[in-house]
Parts: sequence; C-alpha cells; structure tokens
Amino acid sequence: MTHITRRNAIGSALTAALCGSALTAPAQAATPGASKAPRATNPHFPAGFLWGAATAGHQVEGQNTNSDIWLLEHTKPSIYKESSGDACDSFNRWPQDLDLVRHLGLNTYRFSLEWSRIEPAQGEFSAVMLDHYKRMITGCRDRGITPVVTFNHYSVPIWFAAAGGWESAGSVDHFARYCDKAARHLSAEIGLATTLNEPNILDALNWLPLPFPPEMKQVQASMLANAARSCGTALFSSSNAGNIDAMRGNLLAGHRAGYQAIKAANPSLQVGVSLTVGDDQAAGSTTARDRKREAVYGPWMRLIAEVGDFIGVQNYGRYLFDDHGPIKPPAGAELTQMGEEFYPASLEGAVRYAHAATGKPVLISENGIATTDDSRRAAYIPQAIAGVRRAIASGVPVMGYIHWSLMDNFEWLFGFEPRYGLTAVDRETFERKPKPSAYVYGEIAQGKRMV
Ligand code: IFM
Repeated sequence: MTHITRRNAIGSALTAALCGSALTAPAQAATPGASKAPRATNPHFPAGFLWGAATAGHQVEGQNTNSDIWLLEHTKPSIYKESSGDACDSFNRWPQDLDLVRHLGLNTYRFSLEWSRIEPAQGEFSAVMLDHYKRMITGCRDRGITPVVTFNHYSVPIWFAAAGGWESAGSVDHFARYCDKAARHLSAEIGLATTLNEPNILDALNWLPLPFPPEMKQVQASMLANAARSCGTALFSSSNAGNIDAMRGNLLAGHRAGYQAIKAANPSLQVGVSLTVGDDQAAGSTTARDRKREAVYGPWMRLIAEVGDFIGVQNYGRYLFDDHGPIKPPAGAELTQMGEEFYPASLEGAVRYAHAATGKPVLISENGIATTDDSRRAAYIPQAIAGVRRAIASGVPVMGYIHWSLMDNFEWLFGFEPRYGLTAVDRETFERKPKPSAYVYGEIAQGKRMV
C-alpha cells in the first residue's frame, strides 16, 4: 500500500514536472547529442530535485519595445540608468542558452513569457509569439530540461500600464485573459508555472535600512507623469514603479485569477507565485521584524496557503531589525555589488519561514549574488545549498534550487553593471562564457561535489 506522505506528494509533483504532462512531437530537431533523459542529480537531495538557472524576458531577450519598462527607459527623466537595448539577444539566442544549461549539468531552466510580445495591443494576441515560446518550451524538453515558466516577470504591455497598470481594477481581468490564452497554447509541456514574479517587491523595498533617496522619488514621479503624457492617459503605472497601496489588492486578485486560468487550461500543472523573501532576523525584540513580515509577506502567505501548489522563494540576503525597524548590516560585513550582506545562510532561513507560513512545498526560484569577483559566487553557492540540504533534512519539502542568473543581464534601474550571472556575456558579440562558479554549481547539481 502506498502512503500519501508530504515527501512522496512532492515526488509525484516533481515527476510530473520533469516528464511533462502531455508531451507532443518536438517542433524542432533536438540538439545533437542531447538526450530526453533528465541528468543524474545529487543523491543527497530528493529524487527529481530541480537544479536550474533563471532569466527573465525583459532582462535577456533584447528589443522588448512594446513593454512599459522599455518606454520608461526612454522617457526623460528616467530612473533607469540605461536602455536594455539588445540585452543578451536571447530572443534569438535561446537555443544557445538552453545548450548552456545542459552543458553545466543542470536539469531546469526558468524563464518568463513576455506579455507585451504576446498581447502587444489590448485583446490582440500574437500566434507567432506564442509559437516562439512554444519552441523554447519544446527546446527545453528536447534537451532533458524542465521548463519553469513565469507568466509575468514585472514588465507589462504599454497599453496595460497606460490603462493604470496594476492600480486599475481592470488589471485582474486583463491578466486572467492573458494567462488563459498563454496557458491554452503552452501549458502542455511546461514543468512548473508561476503567475507573478515578486509582486511584494515594492513593499519589501520600504523596509530596507537605507531607503531610496527622496530625489529618486521625484524623478520617478516625473518619469511616470511624462510617460502618461506621451501615451495620452491620466495614469501610467509600472509594477517596478507605482503606488503599491493602490496595486496590492489587484496583484493578489491577479494571482488568484491567473492561477485559476492556468489550472483551467491544464489541471495537472503545478502553479505557484514567486515572492521576494528575506531572512529577517530580530536583533532584539521581534516587534519590528514581525511588522515587516506582516506588511511584506502576510497577505501573500495567507493567499498562497489557499491558492497555490507551491511557493516560489527568491532570496538575496538577511535583514536585521532592532526594536524600532531595519538596521544596517554588521560593521565590516562583506557586501555585494547591490549593498547586500554576503550571507549564504539566509536562504535556509527564508525557505524555512516560507514553508512554515504557508504549509506549501518550496521552490527556490531565485538565489544569487551580484559580484564582479566570481570567486565569491563560487564560495556562496555551496554554502547556500548546504542550508537547503539542512532544511530538507529537517523535513521542509523543497522542490528545487534555481540560481539567479544563468547569465549577466539587464538589472532594471541599475542597467548592465551588476553581475549576477553564472555566465559572462560579451556586450558587443553576445558570446556567452561560463564562469568558474557555473562549474562549481554544475558539479553540486550532478553530485560530483558535496555540500
Ligand atoms: O534581477 C532581479 C530579478 O528580476 C528579480 N529578482 C531579483 C533579481 C536580482 O535583483
């Protein structure tokens, strides 16, 4: 008799993700030498554990000219340091990217669908673009890679932002319709899906020890006002730069509606949402830390407990709190390019918290550091993954670890300067060169290196 335990429930979800729920004939020839069999993985992790690397459409595809972020990059003034331009040209080079994932010995690739390409004008869906993403998904399967697909990673079509973005009540229906169209076309071969990427990011940014300077808020307000003017609309709202108090309810409802639309198209597909989750530690009393937890995660954790097959955790560090609020990292702490403390154990803390708060299996959908010194990334990865192993050993169901990012890419406001990649990308030729940390990670994934 088979007992349904938390452990084998996760095993079945992962088997479905790895094998595909309804494989169809590949739309393109498999890469020479590629095999459909998933690669052998680290024996110290659950069978079928997903070992992956992530990207997102706007950050790597290039020439994403119908998206709100592209418009804001080109508005004056702008909080964006530079244009995303050709980014990493992954719109054309995605087969190379998938070969890279395979070459590193990973079995999973997380990427996003670009809503602004799929629905460039309101209600007008592009079969050509849907087919583009279908080829990517099939391309993953041809290489034995599980595609983890984010339906929306921040950027939205210009028409959606110009209609008030997530601040408008209509946003929920617009998102649900897009999820329905995309899922009906694409979901058969998707391994795992997430609706939204870090819909709690603007709330989280309010709890940094050093908030963004007030001048930046002014530039942001002028940028959004000028974008609205150029579109001839009253309110232009972008997920990375808007009024979160007006957005929050719609984002929550958007996840619920997107989840239902994707499940209606493919009931066997596991669907979640990815949150930014810090390892929030109280230095004294837990009052301020718990206020942050309620403000940044509370509504999401409660929703995911009800509507979600798993929770996606995206962790980039720990945050310290005294009795009154957030405090700076300890004096002398090593900081990343983004000013965050180098603290690999934060991943374990975030994973444990996310599972305790939702009761759901955890997919680590992002984790990494921005650094130009790749030896620090090589040191970070084994320590972060050792924490995941400890969490699993104590009973936390973790479905996989997906590193951010497969390659150096366009880091939003900060442009191309922050280096999160396992792979360097030549900004002129777009040649990809894996860094030593990529091989360290690949060896762990394949069980050739212990953590
Ligand atoms: O680059 C981002 C990504 O788009 C969302 N999560 C955090 C990453 C690093 O800042």
